[in-house]
Amino acid sequence: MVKAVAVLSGNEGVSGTIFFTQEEDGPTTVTGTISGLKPGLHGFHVHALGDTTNGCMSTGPHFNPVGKEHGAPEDENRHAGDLGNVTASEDGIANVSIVDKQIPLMGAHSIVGRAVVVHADPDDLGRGGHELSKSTGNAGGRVACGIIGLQG
Ligand SMILES: [Cu+2]
Ligand SMILES: [Zn+2]
Repeated sequence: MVKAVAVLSGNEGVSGTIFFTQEEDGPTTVTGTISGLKPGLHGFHVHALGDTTNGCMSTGPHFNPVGKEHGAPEDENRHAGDLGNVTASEDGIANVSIVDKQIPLMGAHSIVGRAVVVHADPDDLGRGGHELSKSTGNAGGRVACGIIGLQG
């Protein structure tokens, strides 16, 4: 089994830890907790770059190794990094539990060394009709992020 972790932080009091595991060629399981969020939906993505030299802004666009449009996790036409939304409860905590086939921890399209980003607003999953829907889901600012690193 391959394991990875991302420790999320931001400058609006949002923080969290996200764990990734993958067996052989199977899907990747994503679990963890994020706190300090506004209640409701927040876009949750893997972005292309593990670069936080300018905070979450320098993590680049959504990880998109095969040149698709932004979409929902269950869509055929989606960025590999499109993990949809996480939902924060009234206490501002979101519990993450995702199983996805497009975010491997090994091989050519590995997400290790890239970044997890949590957004201020809901991801419209490409369906919002906004000029940003097909690129970012119009999910607003980047409130926290963390670099995905291998874990022992
Ligand atoms: Cu994002
Ligand atoms: Zn996307």
